[in-house]
Amino acid sequence: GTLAGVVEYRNVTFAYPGAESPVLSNISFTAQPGQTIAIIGSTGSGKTSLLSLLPRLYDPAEGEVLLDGVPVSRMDRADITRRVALVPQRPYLFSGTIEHNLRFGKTDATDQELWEALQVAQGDEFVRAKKNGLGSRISQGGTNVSGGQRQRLCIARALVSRPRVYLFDDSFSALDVATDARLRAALKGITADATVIIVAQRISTITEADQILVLDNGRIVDRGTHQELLETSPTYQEIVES
Ligand code: DUT
Ligand code: MG
Repeated sequence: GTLAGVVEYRNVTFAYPGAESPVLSNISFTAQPGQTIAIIGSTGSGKTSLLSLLPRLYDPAEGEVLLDGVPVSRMDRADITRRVALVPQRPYLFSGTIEHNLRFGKTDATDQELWEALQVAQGDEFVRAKKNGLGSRISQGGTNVSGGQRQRLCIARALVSRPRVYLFDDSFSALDVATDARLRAALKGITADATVIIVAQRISTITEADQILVLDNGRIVDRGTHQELLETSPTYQEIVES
């Protein structure tokens, strides 16, 4: 049968509450299970806003966001959360243990699943090095772990929840190039039949994406593979050269 996790944005226009002008205009794209879709664009171009509409942090003014053909506006929030994992640009940890943080979306995950997720997220070593391992305490907001460690724990948390759709908002740019490459290679296996949407800063993170959407001022100005965009998109060329 068909794998669940088809994401479709259909003519989506969105303005923040109280704002006069939209931050996203007429956004349309489809992401299929097994695919990686990358979103690139300058700061303020609307990448985070675009992702936020799928888990319904906000609802669009016009158009529709669909998950497996059903508008998310008609779905139960819990149902969306079960199927879509968002790793936010500013990853957040809860006060509690590392284990609590990892099990957040899936309380029945086994320890082995937690370690596997940590391994993929390149976070197993630092957790293993802690005296209490998975039982180590995270302070409120996760201030006792580094930014990179926090990011890896949040990636691991998303992996533990085994969603159909992964949204990574700039989740790899704080990692050094080698760790980024290792993480994405490991990620491929675990997300093979899921739908992956990645917001990225670094071109090397997204060269293998099935499709790259180039966002400029809330609009998709170009789309294609890395190679296609190199040949056709001045905006993409600018990003590559910057
Ligand atoms: N914006 C708001 N309210 C918010 C968040 C963002 O008005 O709560 C505005 C700021 C910006 C536009 O929306 O003009 C797009 O912001 P977004 O965060 O989506 O941009 P980005 O592409 O994710 O930028 P960055 O690369 O800095 O993360
Ligand atoms: Mg952003």
